[in-house]
Amino acid sequence: MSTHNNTEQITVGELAARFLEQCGVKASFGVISIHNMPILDAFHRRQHIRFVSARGEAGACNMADAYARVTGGLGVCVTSTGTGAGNAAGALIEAMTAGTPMLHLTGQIESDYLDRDLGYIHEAPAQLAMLSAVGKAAFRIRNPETALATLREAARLAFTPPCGPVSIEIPIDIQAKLLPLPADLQPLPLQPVQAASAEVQALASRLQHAKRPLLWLGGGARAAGPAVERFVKMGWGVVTSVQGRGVLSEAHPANLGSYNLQKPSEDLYQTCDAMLVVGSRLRSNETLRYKLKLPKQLYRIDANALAHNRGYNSDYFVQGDALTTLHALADLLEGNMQVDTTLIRDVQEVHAQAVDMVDATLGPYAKLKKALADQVGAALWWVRDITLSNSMWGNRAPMLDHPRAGVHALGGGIGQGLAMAIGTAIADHEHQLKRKTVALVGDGGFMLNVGELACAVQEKANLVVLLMNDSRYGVIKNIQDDLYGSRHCYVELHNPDFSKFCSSLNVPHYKLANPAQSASVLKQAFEHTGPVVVEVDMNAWGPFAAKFAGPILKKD
Ligand SMILES: Cc1ncc(C[n+]2csc(CCOP(=O)(O)OP(=O)(O)O)c2C)c(N)n1
Repeated sequence: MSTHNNTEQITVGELAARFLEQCGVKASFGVISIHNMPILDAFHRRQHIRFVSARGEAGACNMADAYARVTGGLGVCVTSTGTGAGNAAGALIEAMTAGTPMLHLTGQIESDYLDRDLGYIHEAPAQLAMLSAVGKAAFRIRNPETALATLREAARLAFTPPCGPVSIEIPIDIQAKLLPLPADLQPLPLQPVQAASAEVQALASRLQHAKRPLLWLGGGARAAGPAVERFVKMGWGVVTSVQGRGVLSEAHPANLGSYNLQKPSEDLYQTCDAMLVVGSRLRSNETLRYKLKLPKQLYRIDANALAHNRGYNSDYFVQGDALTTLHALADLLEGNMQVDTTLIRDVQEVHAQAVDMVDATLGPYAKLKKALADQVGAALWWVRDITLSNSMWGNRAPMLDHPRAGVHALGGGIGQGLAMAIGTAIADHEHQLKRKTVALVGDGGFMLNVGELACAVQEKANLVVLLMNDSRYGVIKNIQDDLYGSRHCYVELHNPDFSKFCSSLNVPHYKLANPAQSASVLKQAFEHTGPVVVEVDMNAWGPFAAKFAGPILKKD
């Protein structure tokens, strides 16, 4: 390891802090503990990375995940050993599902006593095995000499598609050990996966005669916006997964948005002679559990070679980074395609039909959806927990204009929305992104991790929580109606008086007692800075016009 000429010594904890600074990290999230204090003490002394004290490691990890999603940078979460690291496991699974580049730093007991089954206080046997199972990889730093190499490799892996969270376990004695300050703390360079030019040519020759081609964009295409625009100029239509929303502005006439499940969309696909899927897993929830009929010719570009023939067979597959591969493909296709000019008109028509179909299911809640869109325009971070409202409209509306504007619990776990909104608001503040954070949550999910509202207050996180309070696990009750002969059990919830609860935390609280108040209450709520809760009293508003009872499936 090369070092400065001077003999400055730093701890491994400080090395981690300095390395993260070089990665461009401006905020990190966690809970302080004996087993991570050398790292957090270094954050504190250096004052380069803001540390947000979450109330629990699950929330901290959700916050770091959201921070990474909206900035495109590295999310960092710091936990204690054992229970602390275990508390982060569910949120790590979410980050893994969403492909979020994250580092999770955690502790371990003193190296001398480790892995000996001594009953040593705080020992977490098989912690590494647990962390490698819930994330992309897990490493242990065993001595100061290998610490930088491990940090670098962990960050490289986190950013290598398929991206994901990487844990690093550092025994407490190693965190405190000294080493000479390395001269170079830069992360390893990242190279986008370069597609083979012969493969791009082969794909171009298959596509150039297409008359009605569609792009299907997933989260892996988030950085591909400039190349996507070239396809749109050639006349292509675009549809996205929920994770791919906003790669092309959803207000663009060529964009069907994430209305990929509605019947008119499926009918449209049948009139298209090619679909190019880019950076998408075509997940079950996006494809009626892989039964959605896509155009006959299905082509795929993905940085992950394993995406070939996954979920759907691909007529041709190119392994490559979304942005560079689409640019290379556009170089070959521009001027060589004659796309049917009626395609975009058809996309617009289908979009309008799909929006109407969704609105028709909402009953009174269509007013809330509209008031929100009117209030925020496009400058929004749209963070959503698992709740009826998100499944019915939040996954598709309001229109997003930015590929990172949508943050949602992709893996289906409730209780993560509030913490994700806090991570989003902190990211917005630290990176001066100047958007308003809005979180859509249900009362069940909100209560699961409600302690983080105190964190939001303390950190002055600028966000509006739309709390859809039906005093129950609404979607589960609907499933019991559908599949269990309306035998309702374990779904009714005793909640706090949210008005009193918020006031005890100094959080402004608005109760939306009826739909007519939506616009005026949202307007007032948006005028605050810091956390605000808008509670929608769903029992006063009445039911949706349709019953959502779990992921939509195809019956054939
Ligand atoms: C971590 C986790 N635990 C349990 C579930 C099962 N589950 C799915 S939706 C849901 C109810 C959510 O209730 P709420 O947040 O009030 O939203 P609502 O369905 O009423 O709109 C539950 C318990 C889950 N998805 N994730």
